[in-house]
Amino acid sequence: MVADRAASQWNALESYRDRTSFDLRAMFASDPERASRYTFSAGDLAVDLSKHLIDDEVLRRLIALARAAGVEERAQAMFAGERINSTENRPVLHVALRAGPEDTFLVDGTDVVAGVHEVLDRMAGFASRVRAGEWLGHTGKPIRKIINIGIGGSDLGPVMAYRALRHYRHPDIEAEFVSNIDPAHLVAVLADADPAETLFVIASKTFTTLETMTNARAAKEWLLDRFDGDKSAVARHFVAVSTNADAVSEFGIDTANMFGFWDWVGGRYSFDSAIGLPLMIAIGPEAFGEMLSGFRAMDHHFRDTPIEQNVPALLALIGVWYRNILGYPTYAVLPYAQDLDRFPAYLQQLDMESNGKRVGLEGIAVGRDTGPIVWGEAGTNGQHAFYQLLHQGTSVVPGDLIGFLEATDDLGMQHDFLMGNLFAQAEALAFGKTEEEVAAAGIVPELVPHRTFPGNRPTSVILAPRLTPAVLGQLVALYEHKVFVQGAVWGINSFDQWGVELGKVLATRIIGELGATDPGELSHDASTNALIERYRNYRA
Ligand code: G6Q
Repeated sequence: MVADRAASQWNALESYRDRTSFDLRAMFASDPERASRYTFSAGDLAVDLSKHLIDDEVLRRLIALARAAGVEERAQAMFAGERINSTENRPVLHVALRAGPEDTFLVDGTDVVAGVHEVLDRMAGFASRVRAGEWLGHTGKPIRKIINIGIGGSDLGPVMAYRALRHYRHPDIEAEFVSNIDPAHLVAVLADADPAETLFVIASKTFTTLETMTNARAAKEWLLDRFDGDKSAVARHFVAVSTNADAVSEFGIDTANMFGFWDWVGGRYSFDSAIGLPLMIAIGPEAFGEMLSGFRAMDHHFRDTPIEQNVPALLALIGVWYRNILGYPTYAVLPYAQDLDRFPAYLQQLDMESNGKRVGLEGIAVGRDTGPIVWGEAGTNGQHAFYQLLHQGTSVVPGDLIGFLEATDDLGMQHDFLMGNLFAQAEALAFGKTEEEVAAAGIVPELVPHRTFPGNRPTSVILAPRLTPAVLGQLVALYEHKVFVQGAVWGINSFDQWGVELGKVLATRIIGELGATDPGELSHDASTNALIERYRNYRA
């Protein structure tokens, strides 16, 4: 078992923690080089790790842990196309989705790169026709609205990236993303849609997901209602992204208008596959290609850089230090960019669905904490909401502050105000304000404790020149590989998601009971029975 293999490295970290204090003020005072020594670069990203509760010895011991846990071998196995998703018996090859033409990625001895590029080329051809107004709807009008219907991995990536790359979007084509099975979601989006100018992208790897298929059927009915039931309209207004050609065809979508991907791409790792079709239509094949090159740059950094300088690995190991050794249960993602407002939600899935596991690869309880609770919000909004707790609460919440040197929108000094806030927050969290400093500022004694900041609240500061497609690709790949490294250290399978299954099965059963005319006796627990009955009685 991996955890056992690394037992002495875990012990070494714990014993070092027990005999060392990590005081950021003191560590900065004693080491003038600390900021530069702990700032690393990967692609266009400069990552300042100096405000973390680490020193050289912590890093040395964490890196030893990673090596003992077999992180490097597992990364090699991923790049080699081995079936490292052992519970589903699949390779994990999202890195092949952004392969260059010169790259080779083998699945069972067959290079998959040509297939990846073939789908990308088909997507580009289709996206270009839509963008040029050449793909016409049923009445001969060009498409002006894309409605992506998908959920989880078939939604969060595209919507996050569509919002992030606002500046790169086609001026006359907008995209909407419908995910929730709550009818409010689809109805609200359709309220503003002109069927003659709308293209639905049904994005579902399995093409069986309840939410997506229910919304897709409702969207099809909506369209047919408006075209007098003429089924030939479906071919002009529906395309699919899926691995399930039979189900796509059964739904009524011509498989000529289906864009495929592969079972070696996990949902939450898929937005650079055909799942990115709405994004490619919005930003164009060229910008999409730049995004892929950003992913690729980070893949190469991750694959080729020793752990000592490997930014995703270092971020991951610092996260392990907090989760397992210092006992901090959550991790915040705080982008100082409004266009990254869905980035925390995207990372929540990437991280928590990947590493929210309690059993290791051998099926035995891991015996220590695994994935942290990931959360966050765009700065500066968060500052006026939950940062109070970050500064003065009883829990230490480590996090990443992400910012850009150049504004995407020029409004005088406003970008300086934004970035000034980012730098100030990282500084205040790290160094706080002592009682002496507060008193010296003339604060009345009874208020001094209330206005004191303990500091020592660690953050990374991740800076990039500008929020471009390439930088977005680098950021996403950074976190993909961070999650990978943590999963490898904990010895878990980061690529399955059995935890979402039980709820799906139970929901299907209860949905039947809610609508049944003769429901018979309910046989859940007393609470669930009562809730179902309350709902049924009200609806009756
Ligand atoms: C992601 C998960 C999950 C999945 C959705 C949608 O890794 O597998 O979020 O993406 O359940 O699945 P489909 O694409 O099959 O509809």
